[in-house]
Amino acid sequence: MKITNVKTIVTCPGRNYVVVKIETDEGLSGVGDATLNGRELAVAEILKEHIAPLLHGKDPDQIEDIWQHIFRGSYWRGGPVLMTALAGIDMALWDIKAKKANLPLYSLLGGKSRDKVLCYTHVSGRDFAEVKENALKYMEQGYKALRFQVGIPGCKGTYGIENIDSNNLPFVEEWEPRPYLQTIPKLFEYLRAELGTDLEMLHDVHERLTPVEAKILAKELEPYQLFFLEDPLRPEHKESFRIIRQGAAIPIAMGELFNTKWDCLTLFEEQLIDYIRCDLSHIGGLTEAKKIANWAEVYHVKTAWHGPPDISPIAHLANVHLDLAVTNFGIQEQCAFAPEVRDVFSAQPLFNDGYLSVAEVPGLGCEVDEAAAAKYPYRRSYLPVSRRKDGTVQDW
Ligand code: CS2
Ligand code: MG
Repeated sequence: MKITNVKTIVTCPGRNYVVVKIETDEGLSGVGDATLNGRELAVAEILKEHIAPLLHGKDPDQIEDIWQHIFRGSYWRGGPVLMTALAGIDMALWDIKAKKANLPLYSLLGGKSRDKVLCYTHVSGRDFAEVKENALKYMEQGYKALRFQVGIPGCKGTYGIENIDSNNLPFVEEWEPRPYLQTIPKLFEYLRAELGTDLEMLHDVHERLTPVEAKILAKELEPYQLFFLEDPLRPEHKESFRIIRQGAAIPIAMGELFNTKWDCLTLFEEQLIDYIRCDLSHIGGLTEAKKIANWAEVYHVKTAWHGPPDISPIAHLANVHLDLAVTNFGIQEQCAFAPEVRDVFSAQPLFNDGYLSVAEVPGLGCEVDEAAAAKYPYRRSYLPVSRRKDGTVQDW
């Protein structure tokens, strides 16, 4: 089998997505997700201008070789743009391989270790009562795990509360550590009292704290037995996680901002985290994520792949196929898509009573309607930025 064409489809059914479609001389095609929220066209151009020409005539079966050729052959390796482009190619090649074998993708990853995967979604609110009200709606749908965020007094537009989507310039959120550190422990004290102890509760710090601030927060959250505390620190200095580990017995999750398995090295070898949360669309796809999952097992680390609203159903399906297969599965993040997404993407993970699964069909199980995709043209949009009250730029 030979690759005959590599298409890059940019579409905006509710929000921007970038899809890679690889076609072959035997009529089989595969799709992958190459969406990088806020920098979509950078990835699309790299795919069209630099990567696609390398693939024509290649055997799509040789996934590892193609992966290494794209990763190392560019010399300037890594980073979110190149790795998101590579992820799209990788997922599409796995899709083709599974279709050729006439098997669901999870079967090629080792087969099912479980029949369904525990998932969680995002709950937020301007105040505690609104968070509780929104949580009850999801609990009625069957969710056993929920991620909680809340408005921070005196701070405008807190993360996860106001999803400001600006076509012009990034929305500027205001954030201060002191009210945040005072509010979050009280939120979980309230939620445990109101929602009980069975519900798995998670919180995303979103890389905002210094190590000692994160240590303080982790310690104060211990009594509320979170499933995990996510992204306490910015990703650049992995050794800083030692400070949190020394100070609190609370599961820590990190990884959505990572771009290669080397980002995991210190965190795994020093057992500084408990859940690895790489984003399959930014880590280089299934090939890299499977290597990370298998390596993580050695250090008692479980998977919790990133599953935000800003990667397409293709990536969410890839998450669940890998979740079904690996032995050290932890939990899967899941988010709802805009209704118009179904015009373009034929499938998404199947939700039932707090768990996800996939249809028993060959491949990833998702086709992309190119004509429908064309009806939703790209619309520039930005992620918010965050500033302290004195104007200092802060991690959002
Ligand atoms: C968040 C993401 O879901 C999460 O864990 O960190 O929603 C993140 O804010 C977005 O992916 C950014 O595009
Ligand atoms: Mg996150």
